[in-house]
Amino acid sequence: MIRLFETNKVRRRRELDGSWMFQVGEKDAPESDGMDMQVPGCWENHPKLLAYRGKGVYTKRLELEEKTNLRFVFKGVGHTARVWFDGRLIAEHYNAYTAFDAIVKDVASGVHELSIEADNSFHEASSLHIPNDYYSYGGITRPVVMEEIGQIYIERLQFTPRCEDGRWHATVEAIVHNVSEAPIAARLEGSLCGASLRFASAVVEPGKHTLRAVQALGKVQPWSHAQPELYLLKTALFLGEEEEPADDLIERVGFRVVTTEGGKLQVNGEDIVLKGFNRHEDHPAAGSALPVSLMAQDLDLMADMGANCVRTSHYPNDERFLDLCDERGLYVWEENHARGLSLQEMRHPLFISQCENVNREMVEQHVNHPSIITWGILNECASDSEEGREHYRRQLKQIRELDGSRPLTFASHHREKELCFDLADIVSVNLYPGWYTDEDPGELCDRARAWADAAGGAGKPMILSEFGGDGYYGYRDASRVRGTEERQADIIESNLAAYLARDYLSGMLIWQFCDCRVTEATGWLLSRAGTQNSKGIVDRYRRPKLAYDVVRTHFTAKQK
Ligand code: ADA
Repeated sequence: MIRLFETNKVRRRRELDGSWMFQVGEKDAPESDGMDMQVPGCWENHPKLLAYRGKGVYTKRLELEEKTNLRFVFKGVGHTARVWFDGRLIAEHYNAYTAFDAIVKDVASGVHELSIEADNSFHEASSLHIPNDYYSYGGITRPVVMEEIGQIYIERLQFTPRCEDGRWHATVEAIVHNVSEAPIAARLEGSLCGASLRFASAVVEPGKHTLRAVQALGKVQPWSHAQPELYLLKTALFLGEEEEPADDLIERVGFRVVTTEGGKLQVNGEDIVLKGFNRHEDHPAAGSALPVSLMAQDLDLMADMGANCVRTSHYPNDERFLDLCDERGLYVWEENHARGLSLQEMRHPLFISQCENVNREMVEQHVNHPSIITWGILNECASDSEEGREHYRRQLKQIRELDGSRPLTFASHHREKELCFDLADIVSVNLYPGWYTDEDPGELCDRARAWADAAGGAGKPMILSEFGGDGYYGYRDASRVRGTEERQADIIESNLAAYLARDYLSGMLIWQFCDCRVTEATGWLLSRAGTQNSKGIVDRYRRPKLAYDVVRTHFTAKQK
């Protein structure tokens, strides 16, 4: 299942979940016998590959009944992928956290072979997947789909809602792809909330083209945290004057606008305060490839604690998780992929292009989720230098051009040395009072607001984007020393009490929801006992620590 609703009724598609043949090593140079590997999944869940870092090849036989054009969609391969169809290279992609596709034309009926080489080594051409405070899992970690397409198909839809004098309008852009070598006369029809969408008929030249419809709508129930109303946006593509559609695409959307006025964050004009968690996609039973049932369990636990927001630290998430957030009215801060890169690391020759790709893919692939209320970039990178600032400026500009409907942010730990707050719409700070420092959380927060005001952030909403402390599950001790569950609960208590009392804050996101596996390495990563980051409010198996009830008490308390 790639989404939580049906995306096509016309286009024929087959999800390639299940058993694939897997071999350690490179394509054509296997280093192991064939073994059965489940897709989607991480190879770290296989008993022979628990800590394997390197290459592995997945192979599947596919049988086709008739000649067709095929489109394969790979929702996520960790983290460098090469794909072959009948021995011919058809796609290459870098980054585990965004999808990519490949088209093979005129495929004859009969049996064919699809091979995917995944590589999770920290190789030279990888600027974003590096040893870090989370784990870069290996394998086909998100679903794969095979679609049968004709000469032209609808590649994606981009929906933007707008409210004027209480009346909702929709702008829908449909990106259609003519894979043939000749122009094709086509017409696109669409519907949303009972209204027809009028796209102009077009002669579509070979390649990708955008068709646009702007429509005022009748009665629409807006999407909100309390009432997360969703609507299906249906489109169908017709060839010439034909009456039966040749292709279709269905998206699911919600009506809401996000604004930042008067130093606060608003959804549909109402001030909101984000209360929630940073979360890594990580589980001992599944690695980063959580099945929907475990994603839903995470969201159940967050709701139980009274949270209304999750930050997808530090990369774009599985789209089914975003679908669940849409359905449950959870606000999402979705983030591009980067954590704690120094200026030296940002000078990697591929850093700019790899960030540009992940930004474009993140926005194009996830733009229709009403739950995403802000895009974030470059967590704790070198935004304290002029050279680093240029990267922040360029990336924020790129994202604004792709989607001008959401405010943008980044999480900074540079305190008074931050140089980029003027570039973002929301000021976000990572501070760890009570853990990395012994400062008072309330006083530190006030100082952070003053630093932000002095550094170009005046008048912008502010979010405490990370705070917390380690608590080793089961380590309870009356001394309440650092690392005990008691001490973690104390830290969370004093932080939440301070932040909830500060009206100028538009959000607070605990680091972190669950403990997560981290890269095994020397240096600072040795401070991660058990090779995990233990600041979770629940452990890796989702067992609550003492801080769980503290969070619930604060997040569910009535706001004054
Ligand atoms: C940083 C970082 C997180 C995590 C955290 C910690 O703020 O953004 O990814 O590493 O610190 O636990 O120290």
